[in-house]
Amino acid sequence: MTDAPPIPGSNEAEAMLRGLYAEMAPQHLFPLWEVLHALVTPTPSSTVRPHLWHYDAARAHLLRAGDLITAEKAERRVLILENPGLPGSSSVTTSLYAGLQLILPGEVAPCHRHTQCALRFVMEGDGAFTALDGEKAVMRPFDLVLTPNWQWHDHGNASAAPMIWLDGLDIPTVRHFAASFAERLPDGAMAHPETAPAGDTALRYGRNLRPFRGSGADRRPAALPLFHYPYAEWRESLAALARQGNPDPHLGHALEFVNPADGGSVMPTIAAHVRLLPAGFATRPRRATDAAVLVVVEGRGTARVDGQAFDLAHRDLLVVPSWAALTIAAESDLVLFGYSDAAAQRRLGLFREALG
Ligand code: GTQ
Repeated sequence: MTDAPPIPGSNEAEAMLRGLYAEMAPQHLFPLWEVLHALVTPTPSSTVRPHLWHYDAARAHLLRAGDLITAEKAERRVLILENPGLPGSSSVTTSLYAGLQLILPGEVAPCHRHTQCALRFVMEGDGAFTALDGEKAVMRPFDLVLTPNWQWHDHGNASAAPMIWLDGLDIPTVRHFAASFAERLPDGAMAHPETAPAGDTALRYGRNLRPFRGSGADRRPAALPLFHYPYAEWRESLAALARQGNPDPHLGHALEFVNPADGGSVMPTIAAHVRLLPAGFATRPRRATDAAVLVVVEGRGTARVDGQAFDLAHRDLLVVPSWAALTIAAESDLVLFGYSDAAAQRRLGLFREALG
């Protein structure tokens, strides 16, 4: 005769459950009911923390690295902005990476390509270049330059001053999917052969025109032709927007960078925007599921992230976690650049925001 099972919830049943777990674990079997509430949370939950990097402090360390390792040796001489809540991950949020890259005068960062998408946002310096599939984008302060998935890119600095930019990549997303591929140009070649003069893509694809599809002049990938969004252009548009009408109560005057081929975000995984908060303006609280990296392009102000205050000064970098309540108050006209994984989240049906 077998014993009757114990009454569920009784001490005896609980003890037998522990015994069951102990026997299952070596077979890699675990009870969902012990972890369900941590897995399927009612609202977003991550260990990502808000954090501010002062540009001048980061810059000083980066320049010291510049004395000690060449861009060629490093392949990319970059200081990673690692989220304090994600130690050892090289991630700034659960899905995104951020780093500050230095190219000294005369240096070249060798040509490679990878399945990770990257954006560059120029922090300092004038006249270095990123070459994409052999076409140079000459980079000026606060320009946005893209290197989409699997396009060849090398960086070089023929100017007389150091060049520093912010690298924003989807490294953690690609790692999540275990879909990373990368390669260097064959035979140790450093730079891709020139395929077009600088600015060629902007003229062919950036004016609501494109070469007749399929014609010999149609060079760039149809899905993502543009890769250079100059500061001079986005700043002029932002200024015009700010002269007209009131700022959005949650965002200020805000413009998104778009891919003209489909009207969507600049890359499949990364969305980017700029905004201007007029002096004295303060946003109302906003939460969104896309953790974001913000860069102060101009002005001063204060950001509050779930009540924690961060002073914002020129070129400082702030990471805002998913679903944190964010308000920003502008002391002087405050111009911000930001990027996030909103592009991927919208595609996956995950993006949400809550406006207070
Ligand atoms: O410039 O291609 O910060 O491949 C990290 C990985 C920059 C780059 C980074 C990269 C790059």
